[in-house]
Amino acid sequence: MPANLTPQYLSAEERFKHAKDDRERMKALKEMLANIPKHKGTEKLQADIKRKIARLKDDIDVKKTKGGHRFSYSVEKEGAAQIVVVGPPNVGKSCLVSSLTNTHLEVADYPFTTRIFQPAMMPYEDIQIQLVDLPPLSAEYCENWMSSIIRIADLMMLVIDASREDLLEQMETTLAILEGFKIKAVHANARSASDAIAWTELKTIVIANKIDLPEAGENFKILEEFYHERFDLIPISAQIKDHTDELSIKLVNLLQIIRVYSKRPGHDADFSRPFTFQQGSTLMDFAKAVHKDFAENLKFARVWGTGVFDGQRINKEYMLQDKDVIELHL
Ligand SMILES: Nc1nc2c(ncn2[C@@H]2O[C@H](COP(=O)(O)OP(=O)(O)OP(=O)(O)O)[C@@H](O)[C@H]2O)c(=O)[nH]1
Ligand SMILES: [Mg+2]
Repeated sequence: MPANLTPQYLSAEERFKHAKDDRERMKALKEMLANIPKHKGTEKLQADIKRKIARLKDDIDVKKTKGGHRFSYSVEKEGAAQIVVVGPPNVGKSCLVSSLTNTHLEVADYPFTTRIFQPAMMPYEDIQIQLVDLPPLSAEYCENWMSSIIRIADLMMLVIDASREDLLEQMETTLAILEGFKIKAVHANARSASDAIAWTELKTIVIANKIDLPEAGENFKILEEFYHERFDLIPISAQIKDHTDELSIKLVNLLQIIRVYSKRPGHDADFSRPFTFQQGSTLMDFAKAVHKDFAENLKFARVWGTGVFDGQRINKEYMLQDKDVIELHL
């Protein structure tokens, strides 16, 4: 959390937390956005507020169209990050999630096999990433509740079937449906989100699946020609698990997850369960994650890691590094 938030911002945040209804929540969020100091240190927080505004707007719209009846799904986030898996029908989304998570999901050779979201955990070293398999996005039939799940993910895998000749059309249709949800798929290496409140920019990689089938290699070249600048394009076969290990590594790298291990003074570090953070998080984020007493009463901390002396004292603004061991002192 950046230290220089204004009193106006903090008061709006308090009102947001205690808001009784959507209207109050929206008003408070807009005030938070108007009063947040605009600089690099608050980019993450600004993007987070914009996402909340967009999501709340969606909820309000849905309630209006349903005559006040709430119709919205959400997947409880678990693990170090959440990746949504989207794409046209029958391209192998569920097969991919099964392969990456070693879970059994329903896979079948006809469209609309998947009817509801299905979360599953992908293990990677000592962390887990949550993948969310979804029903297909198609021009004929598309489930609106999916937009609220997709927009809050940390990353999107847009899966297409490379064995089919229409793979450019698969891309266009999927991107158009997402745009209808006010979600813009952007390159996974893109910097932070844009300023548009109503839009969510979601980091995306494109998975060209079924690369084991004839024609898929040639089709992939066409995809590259049209989309190589806009997205990372990954050819794989979910079914025969070709290149799926490389894909897991790629996903974890793109998510820029930082692991931190806690250490109590006078004890060894606890390597059994890392705390995980996004890049750019600070010592205060770690203190808050351990316990609110640490966040409120932290005197100092020591770190063991790379680029520091063993046990070096660090201040609250210290940027967490992957595999840091940190000892908090009250
Ligand atoms: N040859 C080949 N077939 C695959 C591959 N991945 C999936 N399939 C097959 O493609 C069909 C559809 O797979 P699913 O995983 O059900 O596809 P889906 O995208 O989840 O489909 P919906 O849930 O209907 O949207 C199944 O018959 C799979 O066996 C692959 O890499 N290679
Ligand atoms: Mg499926």
